[in-house]
Amino acid sequence: MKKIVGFLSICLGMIGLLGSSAQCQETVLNSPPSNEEDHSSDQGPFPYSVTPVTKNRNLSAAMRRSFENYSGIHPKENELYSQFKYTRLKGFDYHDHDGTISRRDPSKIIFEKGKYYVWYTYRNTSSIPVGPDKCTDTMPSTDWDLCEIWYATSEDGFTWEEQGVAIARPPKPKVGWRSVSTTDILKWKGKYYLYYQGFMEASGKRGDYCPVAVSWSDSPDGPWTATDQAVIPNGPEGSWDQFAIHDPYPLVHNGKIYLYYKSAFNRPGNVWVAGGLAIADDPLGPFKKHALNPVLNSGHEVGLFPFKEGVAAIMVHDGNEHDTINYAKDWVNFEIASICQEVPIAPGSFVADAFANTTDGRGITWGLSHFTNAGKKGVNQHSILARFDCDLSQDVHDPGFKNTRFWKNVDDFFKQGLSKKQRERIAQQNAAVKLNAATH
Ligand code: AAL
Repeated sequence: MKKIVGFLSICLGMIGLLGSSAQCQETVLNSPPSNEEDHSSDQGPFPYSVTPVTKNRNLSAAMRRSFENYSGIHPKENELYSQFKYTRLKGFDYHDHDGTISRRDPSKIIFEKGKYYVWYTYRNTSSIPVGPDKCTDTMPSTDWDLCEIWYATSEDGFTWEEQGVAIARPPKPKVGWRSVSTTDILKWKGKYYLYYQGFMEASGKRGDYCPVAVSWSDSPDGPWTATDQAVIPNGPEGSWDQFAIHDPYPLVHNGKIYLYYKSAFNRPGNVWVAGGLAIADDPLGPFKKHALNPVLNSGHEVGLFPFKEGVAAIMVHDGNEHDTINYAKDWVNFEIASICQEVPIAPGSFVADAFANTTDGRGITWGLSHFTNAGKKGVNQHSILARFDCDLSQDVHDPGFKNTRFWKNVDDFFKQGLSKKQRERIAQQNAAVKLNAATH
């Protein structure tokens, strides 16, 4: 009996394989026919010495993209391509990385009173994250549960002096009583505003549900006055951002506050992240969400910066366009400007002209990001802040950041090997190949 079942499952596997290749075959048949009239011979071969005029030729789709999608036909010429180099920071204690102290999701960096300032999610709990089912009032569900917003200053961006709490968790039932996390900074008409996620339940209970709140101060050192309102409220029932408003990221454009944010919406069997835009004349709102939202189709904690007349976005982790730099001349309609690798997670860049209302954004060369140490089963995790450097700037031309090869330790590749289930599927495929060979 077992043999018959085994034989049948292999045959089913074979049909599956043949089916998928047939589907693949269909896809190929449906692809647009190549130009019947092949004019390439009339225009002579693609030249060895490429000039801007070359793009006027009859080009293949791939070469057309090289001229039209990217600001140079090689990453070395693409101002919005960069590698990222990481440096460990000094000045932050992590209890020997036992998971009880975590720092993550840094804000943009500003330069005030002769030093750099950064704000971030700070967790210091009696235990490591234990998940939404086991969490308590003192045991966090996730790395960003039971958190405060802390800040630090630095003279050089490498050694930091932790200054302590900026935004504490307010008492129930105020916005953020469970956790305040994932903050970003806005300087507007001489005042400072911190936007952050205000959790009123442990993250993970129903999903990562929270609105965005804001506090303001006359000084980057506080004290901060909470407005105790959801300044970027969740969307209406059934809308893409009905549950989560994450990663608030304010910039100034057209004399207004352009606040980009992330939400996660569901498609059968999957959760998608995407980015929205909300615009206001005043830091305390009202913020009007853009009619074209979501305006970003990928990314997780997206880091944005003014660049020339538009805005660039470092697309982190998720979605079809993960690990790219997106660019929108109109600050709304984003295209892919470059394909990068190992982009900084939750990038908080030093964006010197973030609030300058500029039409000639100079770009960025460094910032802070985070790395998460996923412990056993990925739950007992904590995160550390790190510095990244890059050349996404009109004012720096550093070929050292324009290579496309990121060297990793060979073991890093073998460590992320095949799962048990994948090996089983491979064994089935091998059997099906043998069966096919034996019967044809
Ligand atoms: C982060 C951000 C938000 C999420 C969680 C903490 O990277 O996307 O802040 O809620 O993860």
